[in-house]
Amino acid sequence: MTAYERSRIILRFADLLEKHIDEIAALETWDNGKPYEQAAKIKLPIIVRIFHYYAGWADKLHGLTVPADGPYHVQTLHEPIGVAGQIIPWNFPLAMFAWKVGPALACGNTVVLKSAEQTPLTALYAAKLFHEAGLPPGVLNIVSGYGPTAGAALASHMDVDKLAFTGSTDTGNIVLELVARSNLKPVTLELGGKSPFIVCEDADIGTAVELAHFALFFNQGQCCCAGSRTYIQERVYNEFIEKAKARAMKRIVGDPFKKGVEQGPQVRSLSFPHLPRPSILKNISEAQKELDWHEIDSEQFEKVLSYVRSGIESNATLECGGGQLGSKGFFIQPSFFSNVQDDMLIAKDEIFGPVQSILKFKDIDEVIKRANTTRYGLAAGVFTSNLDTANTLTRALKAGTVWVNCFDVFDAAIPFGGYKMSGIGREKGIYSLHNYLQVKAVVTPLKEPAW
Ligand code: TXE
Repeated sequence: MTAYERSRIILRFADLLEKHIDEIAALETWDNGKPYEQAAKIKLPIIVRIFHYYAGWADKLHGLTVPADGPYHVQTLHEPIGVAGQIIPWNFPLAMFAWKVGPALACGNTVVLKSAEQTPLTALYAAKLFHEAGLPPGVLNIVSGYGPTAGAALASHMDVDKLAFTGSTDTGNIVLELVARSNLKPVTLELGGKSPFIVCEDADIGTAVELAHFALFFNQGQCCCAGSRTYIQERVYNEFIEKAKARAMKRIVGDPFKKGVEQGPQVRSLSFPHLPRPSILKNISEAQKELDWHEIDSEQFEKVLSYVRSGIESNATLECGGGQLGSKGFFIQPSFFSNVQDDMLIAKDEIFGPVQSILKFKDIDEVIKRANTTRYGLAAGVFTSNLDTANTLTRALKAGTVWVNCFDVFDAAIPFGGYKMSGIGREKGIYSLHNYLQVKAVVTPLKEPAW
């Protein structure tokens, strides 16, 4: 197929996504528990934009002519790698689908994507829309399956030519080992994080409080780049604690289909049968009755609560929250710890839940050192009104993204990925295209020297 045809199919798919935003957002909420309003109004439009972005790239993937030291005509051909294996997690099911499938198809690859076992629905629905958009059978294949079976098979398959994985750092280690023992396919990994959110004394505290709250609690705290170590400079520490605690206590937790709800349950909710559903969900709700999915949900729920217990045991101050909200479903109270020290588990491990940890610092050199003392390096936030401080911090922090006076700004064109054990390679933007292309150098002799 020509690059132009590929581009048109991806554009048609993006239009279909846009047309079905309501159903897809409902599926995403039903599958994963995220607030419907956030899925429909924030996430889905960004996902549509990602497909527009990569559709635009499909027919602009040029090779180079290369000036070699001899009588040769040298060119590079940018070719698709072949079969791209992709393994995605449950926290942003359709966004992860978009980050991976968009560039892979734009570059002319075929795809076998394994969705997370907790959240299989939107990838299947999106594949159906791709089919409607004219993508030939066999180009995009979705496998709903478990990690150690379906995921591992993909990582170690000799006919899979590239692997893209998003998930935990521990599973990233396993996947890399499987690849090393099979066909050495190129791998990109987007793994966990423990991102510092640094508020200097000269920052606009009101903005910093609101964004620190958003940076941690967004998506039930289940973001790889969550600002989960909130470092506050001494002079503004008390003021920050007071305001940030008040903000956490105001957070609206509940039925994710309800208007105004900011936080749903961890991973997936129990169903909410009293609420109206788009027609597409009716049959699925019936199917759900036959499945026992609650065990999977409780895993993540228990993990978060065990970190809260660990924070209390290590003498951090629990300012609010700390337990289950209500007695039904896996809802967790927005939880907020002050007096957190770097060596506590809650400051070191990825909690992946609504638990904010506040740490105090004195000066910039100290906070740089402490912020970098982690095996992760996915993202960081810097809040200051001083340009020199901002420049010093952005250069010193070992993180794939540094947001200055903002956080979680995602855009199709902005690359995303980690330093250290937060991953290998970058997704989104122009950088993602390199993950899905082979570069072939073609060398032919020239009869007459060109110079
Ligand atoms: O992740 P896994 P889990 C972190 C977060 C969370 C923890 C556990 O801290 O609490 O990981 O979550 C597939 N071979 N993140 O257990 O196992 C699996 O089926 C091949 C951060 O859900 O990494 C799923 O599709 N694949 C992260 C995907 O890997 C395997 C997002 C992710 O699951 C496999 C998710 C195997 N042996 C969790 N085992 C982020 N970066 O945002 C599992 N999988």
